Amino acid sequence: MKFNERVFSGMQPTGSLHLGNYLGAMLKWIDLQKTHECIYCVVDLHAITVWQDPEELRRSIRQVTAAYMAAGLDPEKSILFNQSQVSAHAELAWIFNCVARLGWLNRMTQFKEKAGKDRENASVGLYAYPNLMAADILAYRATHVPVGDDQKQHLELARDIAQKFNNDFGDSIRAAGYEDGEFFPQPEPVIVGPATRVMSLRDGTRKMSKSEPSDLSRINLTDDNDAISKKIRKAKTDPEALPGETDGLAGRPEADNLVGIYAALAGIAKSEVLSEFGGRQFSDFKPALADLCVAQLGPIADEARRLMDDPAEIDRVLVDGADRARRIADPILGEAKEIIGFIRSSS
Ligand code: AQP
Repeated sequence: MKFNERVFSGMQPTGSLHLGNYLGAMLKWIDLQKTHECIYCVVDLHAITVWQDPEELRRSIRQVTAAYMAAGLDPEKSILFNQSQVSAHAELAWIFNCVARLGWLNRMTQFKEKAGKDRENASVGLYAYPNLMAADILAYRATHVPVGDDQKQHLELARDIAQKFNNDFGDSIRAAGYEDGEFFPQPEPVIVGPATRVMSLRDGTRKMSKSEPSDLSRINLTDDNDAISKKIRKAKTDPEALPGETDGLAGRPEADNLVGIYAALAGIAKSEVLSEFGGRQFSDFKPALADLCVAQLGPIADEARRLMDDPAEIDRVLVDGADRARRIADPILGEAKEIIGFIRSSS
């Protein structure tokens, strides 16, 4: 089957979004709205793979939606919704739990990182997380998935699941009228953008993350100007001056990260940043980086705060988005069920 190009991606409401989410994924999402049909989800089912306080979760779902819109996602143009409102995600995920192999999931590095040493105590949901992610994408037969570098392995798994489903049910798929036996597409990861892996401000070897306990490790899209400036001032660095060439950033993860953030926000190459700041100390560079962050993120934070003053309007956007999402996903899920051999209800 020739699949129409369609974009799907999501973020977890596990706290407020940060600069890594913004530079690694969201800028590309905004860009793709100009050329593609886009579906952007707040993946609340993924969020509960680790404990979430119910009131905090509700707030985070609205906050992430507000950040989506404040950053430039247009709910008229794209479909914006929260995952739990569209039951096709969970239903298809169960089917994929039965398609994916244990050996595949055992190789997922994110599970190993997140479960840590207390693996026996991790939720089953955290382990099966990549199957739900495959369902998120394939419920819409999405062909393009803009994500940060850390999601590459999960995307490969989604491709394996699509292929195995197509192989396992090939006869049934052909009988349903898909002559080439392709019911699900092979979704393409779109890992491009100014900074596909933004690192923690406290440790240049770890990725910037919502779940990192220290708030100083990340710049949140909700931070005010003072908080942004303070976090950059306190960002870990080494004692050397900035190098004049990008080669000089090797073995200096914190310096590399800050230069990368500057380059991404300014829309220039790291080499251009170094031709301006090479030979200068971090005490010179950090205020310039803080000014740039404040100029770019300040208006997003202000707009997100304004949107959060009207939670009913945010909920309305999510309900409307979920209706539109269901209209795409439900028929695809229905066909998948028939292909598997389930008897469908007539409604
Ligand atoms: N540090 C990062 N650099 C570049 N891209 C990043 N992304 C996340 N962190 C970085 C990208 O943002 C999108 C949404 O991520 P997510 O919220 O679904 O979950 P995550 O990848 O696990 O992000 P976090 O911040 O680390 O959340 P927690 O701590 O809750 O797990 C994805 O496209 C991701 O690649």
